[in-house]
Amino acid sequence: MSQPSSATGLTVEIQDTIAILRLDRPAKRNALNDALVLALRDAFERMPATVKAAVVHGAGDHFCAGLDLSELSERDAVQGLHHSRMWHKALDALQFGPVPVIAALHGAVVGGGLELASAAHIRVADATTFYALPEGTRGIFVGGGASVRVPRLVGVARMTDMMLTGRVYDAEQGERAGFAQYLVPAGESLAKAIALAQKVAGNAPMTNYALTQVLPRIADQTADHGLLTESLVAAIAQSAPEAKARVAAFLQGKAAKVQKG
Ligand code: 1HE
Repeated sequence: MSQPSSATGLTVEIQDTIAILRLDRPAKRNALNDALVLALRDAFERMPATVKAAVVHGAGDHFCAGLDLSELSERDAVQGLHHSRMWHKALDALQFGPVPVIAALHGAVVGGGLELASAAHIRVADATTFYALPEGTRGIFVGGGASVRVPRLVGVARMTDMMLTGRVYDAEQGERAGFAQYLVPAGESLAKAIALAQKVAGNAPMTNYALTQVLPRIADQTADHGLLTESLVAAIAQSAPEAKARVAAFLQGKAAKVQKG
């Protein structure tokens, strides 16, 4: 099932258990205007129950050029506050939505584009990918969640440097720094992301739930509270019939062993 690109600039295609979301404003380098941010939110809030994992990627030569700067000058301070909160809601819908999300990156992953990518659960970059936070040099600040999510990927020091100096990380530097978990040759990030999504879609539902909903919250808790939360979720996960069946399959020699990459 494919919903063609519309005024929202988002194309959603469902391939069996995988939803493939394409930012579809290549002429504007997939800059995120309000319609596109809201369409992303809606797509995750209304994801069909048959979908078990999602991929987000961009049409054209770039993943995403960030906030649509042509909309910036039209807002006063209060509108700016609500606009930033709208982004937070949309990217929370992605991060804490019903399914694990894999971002397939290429070309520019900058500003709000990096904020979007950092809300995903896994990032796959190709060799053309580069990362930047040009907000610093544009005289503005991040507003789409980067101050919370980017330091969790690469640390406060790197984000501070990127914004103070306009530093751009290329694909290899970005992978080493922690922006992406996978680095593939040019043009291959979407295929790799779909392959990973298919794998993820086959996990026990409680495992995916724990990883998308619980793990990031444990990271926000004190160690003491985090350990208790971990025990509670471990107990729930291991009592699920799916978990019992998978463990039994391994013990009977019917499940794959762990093997080196
Ligand atoms: C845009 C945008 C945009 C391109 N808003 N229109 N983001 C930035 O500061 C990044 C700004 N963009 C760029 O640095 C470059 O466009 C790229 C490196 C991403 C791509 O370069 P290139 O040579 O492929 O494309 P281009 O020729 O620069 O742009 C093509 C068109 O897209 C052009 O419009 P045209 O009508 O002249 O064809 C550009 O104006 C347009 N375009 N990027 C609007 N971002 C929640 S807070 C988040 C805060 C931020 O994200 S701030 C960072 C914004």
